[in-house]
Amino acid sequence: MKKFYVTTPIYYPSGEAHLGHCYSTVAADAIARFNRMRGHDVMFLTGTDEHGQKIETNAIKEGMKPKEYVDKIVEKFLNLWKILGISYDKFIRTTDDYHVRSVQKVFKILYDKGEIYKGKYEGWYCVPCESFFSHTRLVSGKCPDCGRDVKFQSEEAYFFKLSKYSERILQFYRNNPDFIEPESRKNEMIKFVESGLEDLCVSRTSFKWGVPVDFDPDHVVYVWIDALTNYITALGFGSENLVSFDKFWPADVHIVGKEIVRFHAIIWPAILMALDLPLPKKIYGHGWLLFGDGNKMSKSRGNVVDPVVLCKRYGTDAVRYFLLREIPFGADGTFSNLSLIERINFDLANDLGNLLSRTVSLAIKGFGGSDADCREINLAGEYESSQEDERLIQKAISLCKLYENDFENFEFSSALSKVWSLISDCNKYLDNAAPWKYMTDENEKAKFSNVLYNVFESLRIISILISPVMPETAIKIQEQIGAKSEICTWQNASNWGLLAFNSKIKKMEAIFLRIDCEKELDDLESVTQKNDNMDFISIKDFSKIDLRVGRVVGCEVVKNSKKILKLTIFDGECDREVVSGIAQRYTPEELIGRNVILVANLKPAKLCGINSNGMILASSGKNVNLIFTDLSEPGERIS
Ligand code: ME8
Repeated sequence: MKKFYVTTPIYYPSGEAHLGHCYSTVAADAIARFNRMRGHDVMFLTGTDEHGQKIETNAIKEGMKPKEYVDKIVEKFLNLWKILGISYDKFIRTTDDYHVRSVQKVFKILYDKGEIYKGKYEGWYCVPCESFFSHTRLVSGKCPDCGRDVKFQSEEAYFFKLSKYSERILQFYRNNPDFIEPESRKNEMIKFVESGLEDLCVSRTSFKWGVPVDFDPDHVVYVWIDALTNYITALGFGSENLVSFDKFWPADVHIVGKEIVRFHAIIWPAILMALDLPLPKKIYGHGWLLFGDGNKMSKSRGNVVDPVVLCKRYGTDAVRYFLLREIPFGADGTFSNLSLIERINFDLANDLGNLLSRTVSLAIKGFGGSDADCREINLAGEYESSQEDERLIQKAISLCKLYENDFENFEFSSALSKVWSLISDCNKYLDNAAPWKYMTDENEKAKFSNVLYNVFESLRIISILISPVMPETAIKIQEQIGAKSEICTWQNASNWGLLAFNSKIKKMEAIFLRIDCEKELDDLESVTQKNDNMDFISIKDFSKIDLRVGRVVGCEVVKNSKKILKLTIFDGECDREVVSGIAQRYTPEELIGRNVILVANLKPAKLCGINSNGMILASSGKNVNLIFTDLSEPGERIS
């Protein structure tokens, strides 16, 4: 049996996992499922990279010990992977004892071989990026990557002799042209290595939260040796039991984001060369999910879309599908709520969901009774295939090979679009054949059965092909069309005619529901965008806002508008008109006589043809709730 070893990066548990982390992990999961389905012996590794100064600092801020701090966040990662159906075989934490011991061993081996030596590290250090920079690399005295303050540090440190590997690495690239993908990243790496490599600092004395160098305990192993070696320590390297290591190493592919390709394609091969170990077969550097304004979605910029919220609202498979379909894997792409909802509505609810539900309904109606929700149908019948039938069948059985080819090249979006092309053909086929016109005609039973059978068989094949990406949906389709698991194997994805004629067809709830886009977008804005990078304002800024108690003395619904109320508000000195979009929440009668908070110095604006002089405050969650201050007097300042 062929083995297949796939990994994700190990993530920093320095904040909550976000959709960017899900992107790599869902891709690796789909690759693992795809290979398992093809009968390979798969090892799928993911985990967390728990050491380093940033985590130490974050823990201190929270008043916790680093281990306590990471334990709390790792639990959230694990929960997210459960929600997303991530089928990892092993989850490694760099704080795991076995990993710590193995890292120490690796460090010692490299030291004993003369690959690591002691020197002095000086430079400008950026804590959030955990990186040193020479003076010339700073931008206006700040970190060139994140723009934050840096501090000068000088410390004794161990260095790995990376510089001596330049030529060997370039030679390896030449001998293994597929080692780095996509091609553009390979070219970047070649340029980088050609420009000359410097020895790499691999220990620190300035913080304690790391794997101690056992023969020099003032030092902790610096992040990249600790982190990169996870791919082999997880298999037992550095411990007694090397069974998994012998079986699975070298990795078939390390899936990583493009910003860490350099570590995986240069430092990691050099470490492995120094250890005399084989190199991984491939480093795939995927693109970034960008968020609205073109920024990378990452913890430090605060642009975070909460994946748990998305999965709860739309279901795991919709999110998984979106991540792999929307953006070609190697490229950057923008996440937007709108594009997610459109994918759900068009691809999932309309194209796939509707194909399934209308075919199942037709079968049940055609074979007896409109209200039955589980029925044995009989699709047997003598019927000569038409050209349209043949075209559909040929497309369905040839899809598997094309899909496999795309998937092997990590072209998930292309693989899925081919499946959706078959789905679209099935819908057209059904429209043209119009079986509802003759479903009750006994003389046309064979024709009717034939049309339905062809769509059901296509759906069986579709369900197999989508299963690495949408495992739950695949099962739901198979249940509804009565396809037993033995005919839903990879091998059977290119075989036609396996569905039993007397299948048990089951009407179940729709696999995907259409979403009211406008309403959903309004709701989503408020729940998915967390901004943990608050922009603070000074008390002086705040005091510029004239907040006062105002009493509602008049109120009416604006003509031709369902949402808008026109309020007359006494602000302690005079009456003023204010327009507010709260008509669906409050009636005028509920408001007259109540005290609200008024932003009295807001620039007047014309809304719905009415001059609005101010704004009233409300909380805007699921419901809009005005803030009432009935115990105060009109005109009182709020501060
Ligand atoms: O770099 N779009 O951990 P990390 C796509 N611990 N993918 C994204 C993304 C985005 N906007 N944001 C993050 C580390 N990712 C190291 C790795 S490996 C030995 C050590 C994904 O928590 C992407 O895979 O910063 C990226 O490489 C990884 O998360 C970075 O995770």
